[in-house]
Amino acid sequence: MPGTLTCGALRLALDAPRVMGVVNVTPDSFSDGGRLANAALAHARKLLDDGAHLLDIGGESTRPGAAAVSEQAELERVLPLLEALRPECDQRNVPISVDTRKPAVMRAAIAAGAGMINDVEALRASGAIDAIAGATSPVAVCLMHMKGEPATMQQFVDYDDVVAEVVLFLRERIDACRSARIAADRLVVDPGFGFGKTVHHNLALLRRLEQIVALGYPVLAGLSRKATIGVITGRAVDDRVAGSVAAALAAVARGASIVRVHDVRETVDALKVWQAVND
Ligand code: HH2
Repeated sequence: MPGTLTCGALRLALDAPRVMGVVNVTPDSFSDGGRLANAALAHARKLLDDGAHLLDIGGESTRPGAAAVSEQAELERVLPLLEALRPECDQRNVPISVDTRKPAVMRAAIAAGAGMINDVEALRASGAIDAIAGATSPVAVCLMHMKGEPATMQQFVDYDDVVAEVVLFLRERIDACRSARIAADRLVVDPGFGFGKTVHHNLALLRRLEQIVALGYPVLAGLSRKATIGVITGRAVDDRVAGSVAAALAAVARGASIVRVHDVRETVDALKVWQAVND
């Protein structure tokens, strides 16, 4: 969907599919301790060189069964990295998104110059909408659908019509944001692949992604390395690049504006070819 997403002081043009590179600052993604931040910084710089159009920094794992992280620990993981990355990201016009569910982390991230808040709870936490609506900077927000909580979300997976339920949920969250006077050009929606969904549900959402695009907001799709790719290909998590790139292309072909990926270089190349064909 053509248009521009307002990301604080930066603007992200959506006239072509955009690639969001994942930077996890969690002990299960990198070795623990003081090396964590340095490893994450080096990784983020590589993703910038690989052509990421935006970065998504996360200090709390939301994988199925993941343990909760304290506010303090999340702040200590995210803020130093955000501050270190700001100058080079600003220079390259690459907004930094912070993946968090906590209003205090949202506020601190916005104060430190984040351009987007990516919330897998779609601002349902108490005070989350106010943290965005009351911010001095017009940051973008990604509203994602999730059924249940990360710790238990894969245990009770049941929908009559997963696509209809996700569309209804996202419409309600859009309305909540618009009622709080968060401008339309700051909103992104995401069906939340893998969050309380089986392979069957994820494929239905991908196949019928146009119904989510029809909400009229840019759609973000995150399928990279997820279990669904593993089930379809039979590959382990670190061997799902080709499957993930195929999923990203399938999402973009159905109207996704942004794909959230681990393998930026490969996805950027694939999208360049896809676009050259379409142009
Ligand atoms: N997926 C993960 C985390 N955040 N945010 C959005 N908007 N959409 C997603 O699909 C999404 C997300 C989980 O991905 P992963 O990077 O594999 O795990 P984690 O970041 O929890 O370590």
